[in-house]
Amino acid sequence: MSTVTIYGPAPSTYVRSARIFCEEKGVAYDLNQEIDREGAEYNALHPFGRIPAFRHGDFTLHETDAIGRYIDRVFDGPALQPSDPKNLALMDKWLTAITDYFYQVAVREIIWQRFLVPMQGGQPDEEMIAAAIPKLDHQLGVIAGDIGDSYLAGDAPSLADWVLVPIVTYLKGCPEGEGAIARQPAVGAWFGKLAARDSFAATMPPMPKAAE
Ligand SMILES: N[C@@H](CCC(=O)N[C@@H](CS)C(=O)NCC(=O)O)C(=O)O
Repeated sequence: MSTVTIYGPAPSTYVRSARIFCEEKGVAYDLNQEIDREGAEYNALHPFGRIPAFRHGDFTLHETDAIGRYIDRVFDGPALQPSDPKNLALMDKWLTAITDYFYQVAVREIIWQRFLVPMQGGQPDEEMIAAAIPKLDHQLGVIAGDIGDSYLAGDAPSLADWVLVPIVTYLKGCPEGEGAIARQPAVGAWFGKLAARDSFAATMPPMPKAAE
């Protein structure tokens, strides 16, 4: 048994990001998917009931970017954060912007509608999806501008890229997301480079089929 455990189901984008942090850093970890988000045991790890939660020995933590920074500081291995202050600030900016703006549009308004709602027997809200597409186009355009021909925060992948990649994986699996990414070649090229890394394959969840 490893001293590091990540709690949460593998399909979750944030759980996947936490796993990628470990894979990229070379940290062995267990993935515990058997959690009851409303139970007392999980509540002790994550009082807000979200996923993922994290344990290292007797130290526990929640919030994906805090988990990433902790892993980067505590373990030997390749840096997950830039050393240059401006690039570090760009990484911080994107960690916040992805969670506050991009997740809302890409995950809640498109990915959940195309993947999760049908899995639960419902009908995707087509109006919500249609209204989300121009917002997604705008956000991916801003992201493409910062990526250029490298990464979100400098010339190496950082925590911000690893929080974005799992979301883009799902976007590529539904027609609206695939179309929006095709309109931003810099995002497609960035994704191709990250998807070629071992950490991507090692954490790839089973992809549900998108409903149309
Ligand atoms: N700020 C949290 C966000 C975690 C989060 O929202 N995770 C999603 C899964 S990807 C979740 O728990 N969703 C369940 C819900 O919204 O009730 C973090 O960075 O870890």
